[in-house]
Amino acid sequence: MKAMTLGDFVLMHEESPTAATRELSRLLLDVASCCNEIASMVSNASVRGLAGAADSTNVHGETQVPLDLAANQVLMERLQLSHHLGLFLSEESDDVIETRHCNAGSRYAIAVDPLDGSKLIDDAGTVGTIFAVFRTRKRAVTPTRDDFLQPGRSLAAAGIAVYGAQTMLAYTTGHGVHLFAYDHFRREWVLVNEQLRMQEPQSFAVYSVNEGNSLKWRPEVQSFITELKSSAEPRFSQRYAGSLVADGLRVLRSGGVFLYPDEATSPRGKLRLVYECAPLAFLVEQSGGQAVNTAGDPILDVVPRDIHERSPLVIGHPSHVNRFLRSLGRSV
Ligand code: AHM
Ligand code: MG
Repeated sequence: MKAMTLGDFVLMHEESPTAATRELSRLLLDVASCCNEIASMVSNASVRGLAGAADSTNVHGETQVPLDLAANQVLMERLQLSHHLGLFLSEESDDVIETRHCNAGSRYAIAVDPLDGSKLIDDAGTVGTIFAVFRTRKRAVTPTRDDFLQPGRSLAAAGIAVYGAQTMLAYTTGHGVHLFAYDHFRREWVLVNEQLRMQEPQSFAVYSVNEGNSLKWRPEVQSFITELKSSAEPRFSQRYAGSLVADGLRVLRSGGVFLYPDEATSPRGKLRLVYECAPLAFLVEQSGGQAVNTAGDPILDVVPRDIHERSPLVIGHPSHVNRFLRSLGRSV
């Protein structure tokens, strides 16, 4: 039997044939098509002269690699043409960018991390793209950067594309998470899991954190990780890909827990709220998991104050995230 393609799936699952859902479907398909183009650039990075470092830094002061800029360019140029999209925000640009069709009728704004984990490219590590689709807040008003300062709970859609041993894409519009794999031969995304549900941890689970930073963690985080190491049921192993998309996809499929906590030298953590933490939190909650910050607040309830704001992040199966909340002294 022929596998269901992303195009057929998205169109079949529009809840009702209204203009808004049709526009969102078109936008999701536009993003997916950017992702397969980026996947091809990633797998041929050295061949195309896109490996190594670029001379530039981004708004966060981080050195960009040529593929950060190339992936950003693919998304920015392609999505410029999306009629339903008013604004584009990227980890790689200082400010929001108005699309060519930005006007008072624009329904959506998109925030992206074009190439998450890009420092891993030269070592052939797993990288990916993260996106969050916001509904513009006011009808009959041209969208502004304030449209991104909404809590993750109000997202219209979110997703990750993962460029690793397989090229995969997981997305949600708030009705569960759906997982696709890219068929490089047929050049289309095919359905792998409809309504992906996070696994309940049995005898074995994974915790995922950069332990090299452990001396900079606050005591509650240190004691949580120590507790996981001494747990007998489930027994924990540590895995850390170094890219949120790879560690995040494992959490969506297999549970366990991933943390990027605040540290003594970075009190707000490393990851960005609008285009990293919020979209991952939306996917995680929609697959049956939980997502909080290190104050114990649900990530999806946090209202961003700045488009590039950072946030600590803890995502995983509720049994582990609740264990983390108890280590903060929260009752769950
Ligand atoms: P990036 O978006 O600049 O690639 O940075 C985000 C990445 C995450 O994907 C990953 O979880 C984390 O940074 C790894 O950072 P570290 O090397 O500090 O562990
Ligand atoms: Mg990133």
